[in-house]
Amino acid sequence: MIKPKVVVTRRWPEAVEAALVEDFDVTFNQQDRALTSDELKDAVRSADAVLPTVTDRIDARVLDNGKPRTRILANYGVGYSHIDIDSAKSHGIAVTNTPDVLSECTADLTLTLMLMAARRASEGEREVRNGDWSGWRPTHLLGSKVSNKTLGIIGFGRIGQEVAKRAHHGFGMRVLVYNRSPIAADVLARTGAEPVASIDELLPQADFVSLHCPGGAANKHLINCRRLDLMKQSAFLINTARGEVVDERALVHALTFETIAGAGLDVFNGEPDILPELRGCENAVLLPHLGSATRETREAMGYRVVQNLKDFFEGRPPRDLVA
Ligand code: 8YV
Repeated sequence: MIKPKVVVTRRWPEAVEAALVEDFDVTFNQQDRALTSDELKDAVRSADAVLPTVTDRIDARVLDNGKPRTRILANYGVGYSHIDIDSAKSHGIAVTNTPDVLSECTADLTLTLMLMAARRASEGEREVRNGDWSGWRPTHLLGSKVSNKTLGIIGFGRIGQEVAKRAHHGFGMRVLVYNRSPIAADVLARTGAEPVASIDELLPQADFVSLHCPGGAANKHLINCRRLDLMKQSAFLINTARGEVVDERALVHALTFETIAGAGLDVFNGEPDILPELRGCENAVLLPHLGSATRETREAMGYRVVQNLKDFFEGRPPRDLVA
């Protein structure tokens, strides 16, 4: 049987690359750099499946380019705001993602950011590494307590729920949640969360605000100047969702004038380019999109893509079909 032709846009952990070549005729991106728009166009023209990541903007310009050979975009990642779903649908291209397998690690990283921002861990580390630490003193780098505080979660899908469990059961936090659709009673009970009716109701009550909603046009600048003003002056904003959810210029303003206490960010608008003004904010913890970056999770994401592809090419509906 002829193996379907597959383009993988970035290098994957070795074990999953090996699993892919068993069933597919695979082209890897040997240099492991983000593909250009023209290279992505070539990929959808020449391969039966393209396996993109967050670094590939698959928009109408890439897809509306003659008749694509590609029948499935099997995304490596849960978020897919880098793919123009309407355009994919108009070409009859299926799109899948990799939910579930990265929820725990992304939640762990969310707690990492909360703790780092509140306890000023980056500032402290910079001081030690720069040789600037003059020694222990009672008033040195005082941060904010995390235990027993109030966490406000915006977007209560799988990752948001894992964050709530850790915060409530591990750190004794009160957890308020806002979600577009109603949340089942058993989910609230399991996670120790209390629903609120609106984002504006959540913001003034929270000591930490953590974003777990999808990116894309619908949530662009959901956290803007007005909403940052609704946050407590002592509160922290945590973003492991997508950069576009936050108006970064408004955030820089809030951090600079200390209308909020700090931020912990794993995702950025136009990453890997980061606003220089944001890089200058001492009270922001900045990580390079590490949410799912553990060997276990990155392998599990790969196996999930392999399964979606096998289902698709063997005529079964893939488990993680999003379009
Ligand atoms: C991925 C993520 O590393 O899954 C997501 O949506 O943001 C990260 O966990 C990245 O998107 C891979 O494409």
